[in-house]
Amino acid sequence: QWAGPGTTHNLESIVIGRCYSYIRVVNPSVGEKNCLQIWEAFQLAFVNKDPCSVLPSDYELYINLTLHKIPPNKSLFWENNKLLVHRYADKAQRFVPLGDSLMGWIADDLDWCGQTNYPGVDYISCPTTSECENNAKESFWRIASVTYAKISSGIIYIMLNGSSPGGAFPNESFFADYELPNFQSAQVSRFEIWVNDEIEGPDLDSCGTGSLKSLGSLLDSRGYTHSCTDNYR
Ligand code: NMN
Repeated sequence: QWAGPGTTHNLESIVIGRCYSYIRVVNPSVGEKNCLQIWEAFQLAFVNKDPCSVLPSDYELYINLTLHKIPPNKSLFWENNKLLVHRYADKAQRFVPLGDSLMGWIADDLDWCGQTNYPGVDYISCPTTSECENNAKESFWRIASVTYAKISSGIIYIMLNGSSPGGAFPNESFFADYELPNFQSAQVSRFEIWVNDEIEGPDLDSCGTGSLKSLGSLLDSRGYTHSCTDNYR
């Protein structure tokens, strides 16, 4: 029915297992969390519901239960280079991008959506954002991105892709729409932007030109100090 992939099988086991794995093995510094309650809060947002009627606020309890501090200078934002960012971040050891925080770790690369008929979850297909904006996944990543930006402090790192055909800083993106407007200026010291081209890829965008110029002006207009490095090693 829908264009997107259906709910990942064994979703409940994956969510609960990832939660325990995170708090016990990957990053015990976040302290004790109730993983069963976290699953309950997650499913509460979308199970047995119309797949196009899930709002970011439906995940508020989930966000509150998974929340932990992101150490200053450890936040890493990105666009179009997920693999590189997460390899570099090294499971929260070097940096803590959203996908390496508990709220993002649990849901990363999963698909999920509800339906009003039995069994309350659609394993066949899920709506994409072009089909309906208020879908379970989109709303989840919106509130997760907003929250992550709000709790980030110190030097904020942004890793962008200089080989991206749409520009390193696409103007419609999770970063531009949900993260950039939500930084708390009182707790942010400055921005450090890295523009990395793909290995053997084209150099389409770089510091100070094209879309990076727009990002610079946006940060200026909000009174932030920023620096940019091309192909930082
Ligand atoms: O998925 P895109 O639009 O490239 O978004 C990346 C940005 O938005 C990152 O700065 C990240 O903090 C956030 N985000 C992360 C995930 C994820 O880790 N799976 C998903 C959606 C948004």
